[in-house]
Amino acid sequence: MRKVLCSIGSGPHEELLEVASETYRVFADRHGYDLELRTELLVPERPASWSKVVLLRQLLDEYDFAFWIDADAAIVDVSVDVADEMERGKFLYVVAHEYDDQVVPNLGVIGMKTGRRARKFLDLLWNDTRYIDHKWWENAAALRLLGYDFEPVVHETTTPWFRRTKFIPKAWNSIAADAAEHPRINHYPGRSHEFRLEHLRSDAEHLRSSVAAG
Ligand SMILES: [Mn+2]
Repeated sequence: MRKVLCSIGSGPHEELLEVASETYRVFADRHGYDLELRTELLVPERPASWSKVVLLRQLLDEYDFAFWIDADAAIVDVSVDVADEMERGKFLYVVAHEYDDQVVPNLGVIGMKTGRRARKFLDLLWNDTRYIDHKWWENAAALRLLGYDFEPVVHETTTPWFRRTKFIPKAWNSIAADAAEHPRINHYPGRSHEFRLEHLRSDAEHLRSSVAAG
């Protein structure tokens, strides 16, 4: 199976990606992933988050499985491959965070299996221009496709996309508001640049010493 780990860090996020990608490399080596890391947006005319959709769309033509990680997230435990979560009939692998009495799928970390469904899903996201400037960007468009309403986030309809989605353990996308006991990825949404940089550095250091310790 051809697998790719991808991310984009442009502008100030380039510095975050530089630190976080140190952890991506360890994971990629361990589990046989190619790395596709970009420091330029693919679609500068839209908010940065939308370039994720375009990069995934391109990579799905070359790979069987794509693993997206936001540049404000670091891998802290490389012992397990996220592709082990793959299941027949599912193409989208994400964590749904639980906070403030809501359950919110988060596209900061995405596992995606190639195929007709993945391509269609990404095309629908891209074409849903209502959310170009929404505070959650493509994540908002994805919530709609999965049958969610917003403010508060409520799951209203079990769409075909929802049925093809597997919600993976929150260790894969651990955030402060819904932290995993034993995170595999630490993610820092809504934090300052300095906070992210400091925590990503300490995550990278932590991984370095845990790998060195075997
Ligand atoms: Mn993020």
